[in-house]
Amino acid sequence: MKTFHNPHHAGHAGQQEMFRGRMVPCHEVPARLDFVLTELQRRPLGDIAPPSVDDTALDAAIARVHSARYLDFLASAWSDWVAMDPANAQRDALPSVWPIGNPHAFRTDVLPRNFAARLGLFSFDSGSPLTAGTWAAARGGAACALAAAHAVAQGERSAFALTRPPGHHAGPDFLGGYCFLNNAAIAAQALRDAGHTKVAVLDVDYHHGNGTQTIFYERADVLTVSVHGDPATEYPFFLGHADERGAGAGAGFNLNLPLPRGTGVAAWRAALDTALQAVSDFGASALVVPMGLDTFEGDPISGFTLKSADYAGVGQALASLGLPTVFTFEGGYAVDEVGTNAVNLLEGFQRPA
Ligand code: Q9C
Ligand code: ZN
Repeated sequence: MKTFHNPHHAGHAGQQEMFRGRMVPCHEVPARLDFVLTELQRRPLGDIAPPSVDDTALDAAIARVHSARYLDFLASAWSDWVAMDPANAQRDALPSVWPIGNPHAFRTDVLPRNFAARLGLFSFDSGSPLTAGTWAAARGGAACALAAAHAVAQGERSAFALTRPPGHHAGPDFLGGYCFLNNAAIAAQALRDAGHTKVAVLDVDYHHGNGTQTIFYERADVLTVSVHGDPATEYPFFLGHADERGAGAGAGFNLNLPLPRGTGVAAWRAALDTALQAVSDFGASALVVPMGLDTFEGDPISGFTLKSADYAGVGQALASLGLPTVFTFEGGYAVDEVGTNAVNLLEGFQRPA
């Protein structure tokens, strides 16, 4: 398995996120990736390299899943933020005002000239700080996803986009859930564009992959499946219910498998089996796995109870599909264990028992 790691990731380093009325230290920290990289060097699964992709090809791949208006916003967000007030150079940008989703309440078609308003227009939470290095880090991550997709399209059995910030909560024109560019969606679309006619995305992060679902919701060529904490009680709250099955041409091509907080490995693995069956029935020729390790029992912001040793079995189960597979690194906030858990899963995939 080839790993493409993002050399720009540490430039994205938020200070604090808003949580229930107060500011708390960010959970999504640079050390997360460093622990995975260190463990991959200790238990090698294949080459580890930064991605080398052409700038123009990268911009085109990103633009396949995100709107031009959103990408323009992101590219100049930091300089616009600092232009509001030079003192902002020392502060993360976080939104504080949003157009709520009633079409007769607020307009989303008129781009505000005020940066704070634009930030709210393109965000769905106040837990995703935008910092000086966010755009370079997110773009570097998209390059990892694209390189991983290309490697798999050219015949590699699997490839790993080891990057942060994560991506699966980012939609066509919004950021949130610590995510800015949807790396899994970029990989899935790149696989489509490389000739795979049916691509499946199987999201195993604790949180529903709302951004990916939204991006492909009306499409029949990309099946999106997500196993996650029930949005009735778990983030992202406003999407991820079982009755969301896709729309238009995409009707029947989205599957959500929400599970209650407290779910352990047996029930989680049963849901994974359902997800695997759906991918198999769909007849995909390539797979993308947004790999969150926040299903771990020690995760500070999540509620499932998988143990480190369980992840090898998860990898083996994913390998049973026999599909060329791209993994993207998503959540997982038990920092000391995230490297072990990630490599357990990837090793289980690569070396089935
Ligand atoms: N302050 C991913 O795992 N915040 N995103 C929860 C904690 C949002 C998680 C409250 C969690 C987002 C990629
Ligand atoms: Zn998550």
